[in-house]
Amino acid sequence: MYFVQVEVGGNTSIPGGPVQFVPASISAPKGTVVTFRFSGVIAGNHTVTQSSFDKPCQLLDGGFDSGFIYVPSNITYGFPEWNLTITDDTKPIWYYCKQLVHLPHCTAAGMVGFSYRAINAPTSGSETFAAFQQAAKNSTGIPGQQEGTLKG
Ligand SMILES: [Cu+2]
Repeated sequence: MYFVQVEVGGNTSIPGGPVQFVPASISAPKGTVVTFRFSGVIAGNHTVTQSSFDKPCQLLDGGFDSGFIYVPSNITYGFPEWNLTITDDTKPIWYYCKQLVHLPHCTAAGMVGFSYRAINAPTSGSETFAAFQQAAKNSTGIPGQQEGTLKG
């Protein structure tokens, strides 16, 4: 069994800033447990929500959704975690954050990520992380959700 950790929410001192998944693309064959650790700028409130390549900022029908996971402003350890076990690795798994406070994380900041079964995620062709993130930023008219507050 493999384990992969993704930090949810970055910070202002790294490329991509405080509203992103780090790393944004992972290799996770079937059986992998992906631990999303909500360790970015606090207070934080993000989600890990499955979408599709074609609609990067919309919940995929029947897709997974962590729901909003709030990170209090006063903690320095014990950050909340949410685990996702990869049960089907035959296609890439695309996901995003549906938070709209204080900016739409998906459309404005491109807070998206994906999981690919191969050791190396594709860096060319049509379905790359870069193409997915650009499609997210190009999305308009997304209903989205808004919950809580977010620093940063
Ligand atoms: Cu977010």
